[in-house]
Amino acid sequence: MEKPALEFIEEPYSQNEVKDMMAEFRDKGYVILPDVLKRETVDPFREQLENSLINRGMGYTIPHESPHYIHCTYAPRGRQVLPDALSHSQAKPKPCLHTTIVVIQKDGDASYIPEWHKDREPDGMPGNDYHYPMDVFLAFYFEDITDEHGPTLVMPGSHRDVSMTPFCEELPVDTIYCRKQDALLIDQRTWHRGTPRTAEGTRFLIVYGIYALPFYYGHQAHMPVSQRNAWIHATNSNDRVFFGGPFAPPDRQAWNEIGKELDEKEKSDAPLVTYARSNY
Ligand SMILES: O=C(O)CCC(=O)C(=O)O
Ligand SMILES: [Fe+2]
Repeated sequence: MEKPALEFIEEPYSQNEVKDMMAEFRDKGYVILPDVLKRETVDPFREQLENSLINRGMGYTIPHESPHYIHCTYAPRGRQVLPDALSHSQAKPKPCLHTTIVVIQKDGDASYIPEWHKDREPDGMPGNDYHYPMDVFLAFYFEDITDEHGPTLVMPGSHRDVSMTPFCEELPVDTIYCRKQDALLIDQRTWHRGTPRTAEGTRFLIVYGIYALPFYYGHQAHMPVSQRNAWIHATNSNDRVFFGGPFAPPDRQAWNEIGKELDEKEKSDAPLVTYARSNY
């Protein structure tokens, strides 16, 4: 499979930049992260996306087995801000990708562009106090967005005030003008919508849902062998999730790949990324 052409800005944001961006994020329910991608590599990547478009009968997407599908999640600046966006705690959570949404408008067909919605309900917020989101969306557009490119619209502040809705016409609405190298970080409790693209060409939006895996004062999550067995032998999906987390357990292809990786790394002494099992 073709290697993704997209490259990232490696230099982290300064502490002050992160502080300011997070203050804006908490205040408005979204923030634009500038210069996450190397601008000159975005067009070639976009062309790769264009060439990999498929329609499985439910609108266009790109194949989920393609590395392009999750490539942007490797961008260091995107990763850098996530722990602060998800938690005030000194013991920062580990961000964990739980969903990917590919929104595509091709050939002028805007039927998949969402109307006003919240992706999450208020998550235990009785008033307009600030509560950290249980997950956030990190989104990429791969173009300089103008009014003709189908910008996302956001109602700032609506993530912490349930009385704010897009049906109150006097309330402010922000238009998200990301540049092609930027990313949008949005609190999913914020009201937002897509708009149809009127310019020629395809509207791409790839959105990553990321939640906070809490950091319980240990450097790893422990799965003793008894828990592993409970996970493997679970007879219902509640137990599968309880013992093993939210994802489907590895399928046969994954076992084969992991087996191959273990064999090769044992031979070559390469670092093996795995979790130790608890001994206590
Ligand atoms: O199309 C957009 O601009 C927004 C997409 C969105 O909100 C979603 O996929 O949940
Ligand atoms: Fe959404």
